[in-house]
Amino acid sequence: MISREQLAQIAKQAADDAGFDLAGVAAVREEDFPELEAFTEWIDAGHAGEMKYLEKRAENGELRRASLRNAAPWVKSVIVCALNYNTDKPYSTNAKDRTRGWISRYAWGTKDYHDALMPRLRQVEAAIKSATAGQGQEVQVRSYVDTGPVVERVYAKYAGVGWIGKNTCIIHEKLGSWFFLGVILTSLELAADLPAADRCGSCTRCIDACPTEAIIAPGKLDARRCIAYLTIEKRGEIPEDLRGEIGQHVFGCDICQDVCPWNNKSGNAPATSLSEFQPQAATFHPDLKTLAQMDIETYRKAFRGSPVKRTKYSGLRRNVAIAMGNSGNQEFTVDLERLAEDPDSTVADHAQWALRKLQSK
Ligand code: B12
Ligand code: SF4
Ligand code: SF4
Repeated sequence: MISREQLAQIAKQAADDAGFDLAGVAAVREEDFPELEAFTEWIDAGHAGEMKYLEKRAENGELRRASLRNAAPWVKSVIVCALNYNTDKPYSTNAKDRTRGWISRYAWGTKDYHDALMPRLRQVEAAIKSATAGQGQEVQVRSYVDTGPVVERVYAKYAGVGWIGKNTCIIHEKLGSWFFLGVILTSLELAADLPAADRCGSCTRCIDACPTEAIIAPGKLDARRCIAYLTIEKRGEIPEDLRGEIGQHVFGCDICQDVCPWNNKSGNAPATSLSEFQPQAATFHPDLKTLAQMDIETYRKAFRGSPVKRTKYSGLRRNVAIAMGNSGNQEFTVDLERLAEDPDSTVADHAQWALRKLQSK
């Protein structure tokens, strides 16, 4: 019979072979991790905004994500894997060209991160299955990238992958926070790692730098104020009082990670050599005029396979209109006048707001 320690070793070796930068194991205990209680409070406070999928309930009335006992009671261990997506390009906090917008670092590559991580997780799954084959045990294994009923960062903490920073991101002392997480839920018991120690200390740079004051307390983010939520997840109208603070962001936001010392100290936040995460002309600090003038076919081609498609053609042009309004650059007037006549009323309304903003300068 294979031991818990051997199984953990096999899983971690397989994660390494599959190209993951970090991997660890969290045990699923009788009593849930205290951070999961905070998840229920977060939902009850309305911080999830319109992300209704986070609010799904189990038959017992509790939130599915609040406990694996609700969502997948057979799970004994969670293997958490991390894949670095950082490249050596500058941070948004150093990007000063007002004719350009900002797309979040995680979305620069040619491949959606779900597609980049899932085949690698399958490789780890296969290694676990082959190691336990023929032992008369029925083994259940299920992998997720984002899409499962799991609060991934909580398991990442307890798997020792990194601590949960005040900006809510998982941070590793050598890798920083520019990585994706993938989780493998299994019915097997693997030897668990120790949780990562919190190294934020007295620092508050992320909280101070957030333009919309979305980090309402250390480790607590009101998604309704977060630029990543507003520009990616929110459909339709963006609240007027937040538009000015969105600045040049047209998809996602990196500020609370750009300012984090763990992503800046020399030697930290190394760049990946993976081709799928290398920046593309359409995604790295893109030209706002080019984005504003894209017809639907050009948009589809430019962002094929990219996470940017999540905001849809309408959302991207809405965001571009806001960024143009915030730029103070009168050269955008002609493009905005055209967008203000757009048949898509969301795009038209935001372009009208942007024109008023430019005129008031
Ligand atoms: C919904 C979601 C979002 C929402 C909400 C984010 C949020 N902070 O909650 C929005 C759209 C805003 C978002 C933004 C981003 N996201 Co997102 N997102 C998710 C998703 C799908 C669910 C997260 C969730 O359940 N949030 C609810 C809150 C309550 O959970 P949480 O932040 O994980 O917080 C818990 C801990 O912080 C804990 N906690 C820890 N310490 C403390 C201390 C105190 C005092 C308290 C009260 C609580 C607390 O309590 C919380 C509740 O349990 C996950 C994937 C997943 N299935 O988990 C990806 C995920 C978290 N996102 C990810 C990424 C990359 C991003 C962005 C960087 C993308 C971008 N650049 O635009 C930003 C980062 C913004 C930020 N500062 O978080 C990665 C994070 C990787 C990492 N290194 O941490 C994930 C894991 C996706 C993945 N598989 O890689 N995201
Ligand atoms: S991603 Fe941007 S808006 Fe969201 S919490 Fe971080 S700094 Fe604030
Ligand atoms: S900026 Fe400072 S407080 Fe925020 S996550 Fe990084 S180390 Fe923690």
